Amino acid sequence: MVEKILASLEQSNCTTDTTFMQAVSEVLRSLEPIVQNDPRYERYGILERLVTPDRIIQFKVQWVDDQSRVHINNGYRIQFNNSLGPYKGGLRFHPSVNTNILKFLAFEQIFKNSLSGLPIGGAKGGSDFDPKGKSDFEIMKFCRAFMRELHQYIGARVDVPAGDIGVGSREIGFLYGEYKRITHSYEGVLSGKPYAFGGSLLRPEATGYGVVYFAAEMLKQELQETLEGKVCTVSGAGNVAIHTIEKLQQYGALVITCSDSDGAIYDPRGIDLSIVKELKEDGTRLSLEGYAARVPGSVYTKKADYPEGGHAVWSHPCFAAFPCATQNELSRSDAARLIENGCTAVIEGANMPTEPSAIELFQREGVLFVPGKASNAGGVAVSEFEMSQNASMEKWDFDKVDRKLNEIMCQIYKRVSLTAKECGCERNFVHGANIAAFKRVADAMILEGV
Ligand code: NDP
Ligand code: 2IT
Repeated sequence: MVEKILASLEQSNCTTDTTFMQAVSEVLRSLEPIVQNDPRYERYGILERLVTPDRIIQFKVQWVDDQSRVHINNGYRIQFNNSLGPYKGGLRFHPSVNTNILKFLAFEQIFKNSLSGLPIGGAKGGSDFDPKGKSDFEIMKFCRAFMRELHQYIGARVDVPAGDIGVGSREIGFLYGEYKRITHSYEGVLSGKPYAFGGSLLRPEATGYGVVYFAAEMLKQELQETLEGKVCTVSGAGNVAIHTIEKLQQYGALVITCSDSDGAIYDPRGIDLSIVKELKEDGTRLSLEGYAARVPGSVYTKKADYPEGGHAVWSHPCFAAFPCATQNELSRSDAARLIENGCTAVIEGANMPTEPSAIELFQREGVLFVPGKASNAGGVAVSEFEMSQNASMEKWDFDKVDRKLNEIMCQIYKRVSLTAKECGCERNFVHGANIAAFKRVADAMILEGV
């Protein structure tokens, strides 16, 4: 049945939808035994319904730069599934954005949001706009033009976008301002807002902190280990990477790497996060080359000098690895090198950063591997806390949000590891995550009818 659905999906989607097909294949293969044992899933067409987005919205975004030149970009919102709650998921601004990438992200979001246990559906959106090198005013003008189109499709009870690559609280602030101007409605229609107008404390930190809360709980339960004194490698230097490094350091780990789209830093004495923040936070996005210039003993490797078919970050011995930049950034040869160097756990901060053949190798060699839909769900969880605070006009303090975030991450670990055990594939957190997430969504889809 799974093979039949995959074949028909190959036919109905573009041949360029490879990343989307990668995500769907992984999930459906995990579900094979489950759907065979429960005839309801076939009777209600659950798999076919689940792999087809509710709607794909595409619109033109026209804006004028600081030199009065006109630009046109594509804008998108993919509302994939709202069986568990309003559509929910980030907006990505990056030149690589297209429907293939957004379908994969929106599809993954359904499962992540389900695993969080919270009442939120799955969506994703964004634009092929490149924020790099743009002035603050250009970012503002683009965000306003983007929202002029997007506003008609979203709402606090309909679809609540947030940030992702290239979209942080600055962009969410501009988007929110425009939504309010157009609709006159001061409602929680976006999450990740600045604190001044409805943002939640800890939302900027939530994804990275959540990744480490998950890792700490898993290491405690599976290996009776802690992160204290352990060497860790992290890729990326954006929101997720920075806060993963920050929490790892608070837990006493030694983080020796980070990276951006042009190169990687190795710092054997431990990454100096204040310098990374200076280079990368608030949309500055300066090259990490500046880090090596300021920190004696650190090494910068340009992307062109990475090992063949691999990434510089994964060639260093470490106890645990945290890919936190983008999809498919950890290859099979990277996995082989990590295993050779004694890595015991890989916890994804980004969405689908590990290639399928690398996952297979990790699992075969007994490396604890956690897919992003489980380990990076802390971001969307605190987004839901923000929706909750907006709806009740309350403001939660930092400790309350932090405690609830930690609880959610520990619950996700428990749900995923228990499901894997029950299905006879102990420590296969990919199957555990896909099956646990699927059951919740599928049950809701059956109950709401076709
Ligand atoms: P940011 O834009 O803040 O940072 C992205 C980082 O990854 C930057 O260091 C960027 O480099 C690097 N990067 C981006 N694209 C590429 C590429 N094609 N090749 C190499 N490096 C690249 O994004 P986030 O930190 O928010 O997102 C990182 C990952 O985490 C994504 O997969 C995202 O989907 C996922 N995620 C994000 C959540 C959130 O709350 N923000 C929640 C859950 C998952 P440069 O500085 O050169 O641009
Ligand atoms: O991939 C993700 O989970 C996000 N980009 C965050 C989504 C959200 O709605 O907070």
